[in-house]
Amino acid sequence: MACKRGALIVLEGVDRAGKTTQCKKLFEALQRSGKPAEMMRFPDRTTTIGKLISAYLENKSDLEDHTVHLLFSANRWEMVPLMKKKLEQGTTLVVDRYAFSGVAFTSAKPGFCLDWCKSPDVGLPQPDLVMFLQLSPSEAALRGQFGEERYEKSDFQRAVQNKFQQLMKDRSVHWQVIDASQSVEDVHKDIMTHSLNAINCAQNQALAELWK
Ligand code: Z5A
Repeated sequence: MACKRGALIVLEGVDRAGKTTQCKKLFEALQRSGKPAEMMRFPDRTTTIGKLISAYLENKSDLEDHTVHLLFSANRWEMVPLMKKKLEQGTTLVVDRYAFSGVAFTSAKPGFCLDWCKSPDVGLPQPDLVMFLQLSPSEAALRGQFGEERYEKSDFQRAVQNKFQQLMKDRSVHWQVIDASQSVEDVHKDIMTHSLNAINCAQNQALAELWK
């Protein structure tokens, strides 16, 4: 019998919502429970494209807005063969940000519409579950100040949050909103429950294509 595929699980959310903390906890918990899992994050700053993106985010270089949007998308596409291979081998992928961040961040800039922003990512592996870690700006502020990177400004983050709300209306994507203001352990419990369901469902379903 062919091996059952792994699930593609994505965590999204605004700055300091706890995505990285929760990706690590989910990955470790899945491993402990004997479920093959790996963590990925976007942007993946280790590749040649990722290094261009990283310099842009760190304000060490400037890139035209359409150009950097396409680079973020290319940074996902370059990982697709590896992602498909892992999923087919039965490994669940826990992914810190994905195409939804790509669309939310660029469409929050003046002159960009949601449809144009989505188009380069159409056909990426469709996540089995996208958990949006919901946190208000005032609660995020309690977790420390913004860092030094390009997008870490409160007005822009509010615009990004609105774009995420628009994206979450799309029923072709399996969204789950998580209350990220809870303790780290309580957020983890919610995430674990939804992830185990998604892993069970994904086993018997073919991998679909995003926004197609
Ligand atoms: N971007 C884009 O424009 N286009 C794209 O296509 C993609 C991304 C994929 C990448 O940032 C930037 O690129 C990002 C979007 C843009 N720009 N912004 N903003 P990144 O991925 O390198 O870093 P980040 O995603 O911005 O990290 P983050 O949002 O700042 O953090 P987080 O991962 O959500 O949170 P965390 O690091 O797990 O936790 C933050 C702090 O809160 C930390 O001190 C924790 O200990 C604390 N924490 C976490 N959970 C809790 C709870 N439950 N209670 C209390 N404290 C907590």
